[in-house]
Formats: sequence, C-alpha cells, structure tokens
Amino acid sequence: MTIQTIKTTAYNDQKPGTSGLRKSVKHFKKPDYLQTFVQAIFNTLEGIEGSTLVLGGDGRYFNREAIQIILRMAAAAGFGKVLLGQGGILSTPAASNLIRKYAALGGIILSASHNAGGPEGDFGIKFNGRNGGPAAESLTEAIFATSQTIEEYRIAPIQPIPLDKTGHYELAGMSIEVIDPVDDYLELMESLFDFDKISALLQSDNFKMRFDAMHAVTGPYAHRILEERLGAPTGTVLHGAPLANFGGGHPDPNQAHAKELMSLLYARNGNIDFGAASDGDGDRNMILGKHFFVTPSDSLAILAANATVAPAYRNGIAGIARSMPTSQAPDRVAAKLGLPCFETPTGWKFFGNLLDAGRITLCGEESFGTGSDHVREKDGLWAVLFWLNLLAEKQDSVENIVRKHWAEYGRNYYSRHDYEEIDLKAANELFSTLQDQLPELAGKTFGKRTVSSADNFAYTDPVDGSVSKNQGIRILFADGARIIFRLSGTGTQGATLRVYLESYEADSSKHDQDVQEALADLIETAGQLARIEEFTGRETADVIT
Ligand code: VG1
Ligand code: CO
Repeated sequence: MTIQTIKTTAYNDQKPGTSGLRKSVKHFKKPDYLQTFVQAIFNTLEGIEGSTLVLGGDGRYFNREAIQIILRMAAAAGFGKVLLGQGGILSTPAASNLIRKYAALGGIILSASHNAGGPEGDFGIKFNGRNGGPAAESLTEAIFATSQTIEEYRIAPIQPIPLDKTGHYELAGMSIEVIDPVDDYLELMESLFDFDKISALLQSDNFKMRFDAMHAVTGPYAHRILEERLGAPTGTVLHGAPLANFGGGHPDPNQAHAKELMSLLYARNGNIDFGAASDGDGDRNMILGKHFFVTPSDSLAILAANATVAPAYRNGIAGIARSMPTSQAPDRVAAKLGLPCFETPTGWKFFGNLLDAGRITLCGEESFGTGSDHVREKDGLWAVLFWLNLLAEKQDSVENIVRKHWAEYGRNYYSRHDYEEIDLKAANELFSTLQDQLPELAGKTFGKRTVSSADNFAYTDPVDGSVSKNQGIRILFADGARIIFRLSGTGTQGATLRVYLESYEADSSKHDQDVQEALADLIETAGQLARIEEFTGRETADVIT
C-alpha cells in the first residue's frame, strides 16, 4: 500500500504542559494541527518499526475522529501493532498498565483530563513511554522542537475501522486489536487488593457507597469492577455513561465540581458512608465520608501509614513522593516509618524515575492524584479500591480513620485557591513582583508567623540528575506553614494562578477548625505579598478546594 506524504506547515504553539498538549477543540481542528503533533511524536521516537502502540482516550468530543487519524499515521510510521480500547475508551491508568503489560513502545492517550469537553470545550493528547509513564521533560522538549520544523506528515490511505466491538484488523501491514478497556485493568486491581473483603463490605447492609464517574471514562470501569465484580448494589455508580461533553460539566472530582455527590454525602439525614469520584481520564480521585471530605494530601498520608492492609503492599513500602505543593502530611508518615520522602515538581512525569528505580512505592499530588508502582500514572479507581480495602479492614468510618491519623501525626490544614482565566500579562507581573521580594523575605514576620526561607523551587532528579527550574514560588514559615504560588500548565484560556496554603497543628484539641478559618492569616498574607486583587481584579478565588 502506498503511504501518502502530505505537505503541511508547522505550528509554533505545540509545547506540552503539565500533562500533554491541551488546547480548545477549535484549536485542535485547525488544519493538520493534530497530525502535525502526532508526526512530531513519531519523528522523535526511536524503535517504532514493528513495535506496539497503545491508543485510547477519555471519550470526549473529537476522540473518535482523532483515533482514526492516529491509526492511519501509526500504520504509515511502521508500527507493527496498535492496542486500541473498544469505543476508543481507555482510562489513563489503564493505558499505562497496557503499555507495561504488553511491552509497548508507548501509548497515546487522548484526553484533556478534568477540563470541560464538547465542541466548545478542550481536547488533549499525551504520549507515555515504555515504562507506561508520561514522557519525561527531555522527550516533550524534543517533540516540541520537532513540531516547530515539521514540513510534512505521513498517513496510510485506509478506511476508518469500527471502534465499537472487539476484534482484530490487518491494515497497511499493521495489526489493530480492539480490546476490552477494562479486562486487563480489572485483573491488575484483583492482584493488588483483597477483593473478598471489599466485596463483603460493599454487600453488607451497614455500608452504602456512591461513586460518581462524572459521565467520563471511569463509568465502564466502575460499573464492571464495583457493581459486577464486587457486587455493590446497582445504582452505586452515578453518571456511569461516558458522554462526549461529560454532561456539560467539568469532570473534575472536587468539592466545587462534584456538587451532586457532595450533597448526597452531606445530606442532613443522608445514609451514604463512602463517596468517591474520578475525573475525565480516570486518574484523579476524591474521597468522602459521611459529612466528611478527605484532603488529597491527607489521603496519601493515610494510605501510606496503612499500606500493609492491601495485599500488594503487605511487606511495606520503599518510600513516598509528593509534589512540592502537596501538604507535608505524607512526610510525617515517612519519617515515622523510617522511609525516604521525595518532593518533586507538579506533574506525574516526575515520579517515573523514582518508581522505576524502586525508591518509592506510593506517590501523590494535592490535586486529587494518588498512585503507586503498579502503573506509572495516578490512578483514581485504584485509590478508591485502596480506601475500600482500608475501610473493610478497619471496620471504621472514613471520618474516624482520618481523625485518628490526625491525633497521631497532627493535622496539616490545607487548601488550594485558584484564580482562573486571568490576564496572562498580569499573571506574569504578579510573579515577577513575588520573585523580586524573595531575597528579603526570610526573617520577616507576618502576624504570628515568621518566614524561614523563600525561593523558586528547583528540582534535581535523584536518579538521572536532570534539573527542572521555576517550579513554583515557595514561602516557608518557621512553624511549618507554607504559601506556594504556581501558574497552571493545563489551562487553555489566559493564565490560572494557583495559591496553595498549608498550616500544621499538632494539638488534637484544635483539629476541628474550619479549614479556611485555620488558614485565614496565610490567605491574607498571600494576598498582600502577591497583590492578588490588584493583578487579578478578583477579591476571592474562583475555585477553592
Ligand atoms: C494540574 C494539577 C497537577 C496534575 C495535572 C494533570 O496541573 O495541578 O497536579 O498533575 O493537572 O492532572 P496544573 O499545571 O494545571 O496545576 V490531570 O488529571 O489533568 O492528567
Ligand atoms: Co486526569
């Protein structure tokens, strides 16, 4: 079959952000925009000939068209085989698992994660490498460089293949396996957790759970695993049908966007004991108890402290890593267990080397991301099953488990304030204002707290020595409190300012404060130092989690 070579003009804005290339659907529909980026990936990769590519996405608008294009380009590039999720569906952690399990060269995951979908929403594309993890910075830089000089792309002139039933196709010398997206993932989860115990819990009359798939990719996974395999009553999974526009909302599992689940768990006479949700591509998780929200940073700390309840981690864990803005709660657990604890920049790609080298077993981010060495992505349903395993083992409520943890380790009051879609120029000015103050901040006192140090976070990877600079401004206080400022690398409109606030309280008689009240002085200090209202024109944050 003759491969077509199509002349094209390079774009100069295909720089991947925190997690792949993310733009509005409209942007992705510019002439050959997707093709140019995919060709840049293929031109950058080595060893394509005859190798396997994993392909799937979160089901959002443009997913199916993009898949047909990528299949034809993969055939032209010389891949031997594509493993494709049925219906074009693969959650991010399931794709990571498939890459590892079937020794693929890598995978392309079509998702803009928690960003809204639909014709007016966002689209995205990420490349994961042989280890199943997001491409390292060196690779994304190389792809970006290639994308700017692309002059043509190559595509096989084959017909679209049917996506909706499993099957095998041979096209242009490449085989395509359309596989069930859940099978391999379910098998992996069965190998990690005590399914008998979890099953007994989910079927008991004293325990009620709701899982909100937010009309995103985890619907099929949750129906199959929680309801069919583990026997949770039908109706446990909410919004389980993936929709191209996620029903119109942001598939972002947090207090602001998972309102319906929040109201179920917080209902005055509610009887739901455990609530959970995941995001567009299935890598995030939110954990709720009855009238109780578990801060993602606490969740990582609690899972680490109790890891041995799960068969996979019965012999203990090697170490923990958290992204820099994540609260220091996990550090206290690591210290007590005598384990190493690493602080990485935001984004899962920075955990890959530590996981590959066996230096950590668990890792997480404040942004509702938790994971382990079972794959190289954060994993929403994995976290939910881990919590279910913990609840089944402890026979205690979510709230009690968290309160006991605080009593033992102290509580890290924590919150993130997001100012969305602000003016890019103003955001940059805000950052230079902060940067200019950094040298003089140490020793200054704000209310009851004194700054111990202030810097712009830089990370040296302990495994390969690579250095990543400008990863967020940190203001650290002598009492363990912190204020961190970052600009989002996943937004598609203007700039999004993230302000992360943390304050430590050892005294368990003071663990009942309202989070925003406990952090009120830090919120004020952050506002003063960064002149937030002046630069953003907003009195308060748009989203508070
Ligand atoms: C956000 C989160 C970050 C996460 C990233 C991808 O990035 O803060 O912790 O790794 O999203 O998650 P940013 O640059 O906007 O702060 V996902 O679920 O979009 O793949
Ligand atoms: Co995601």
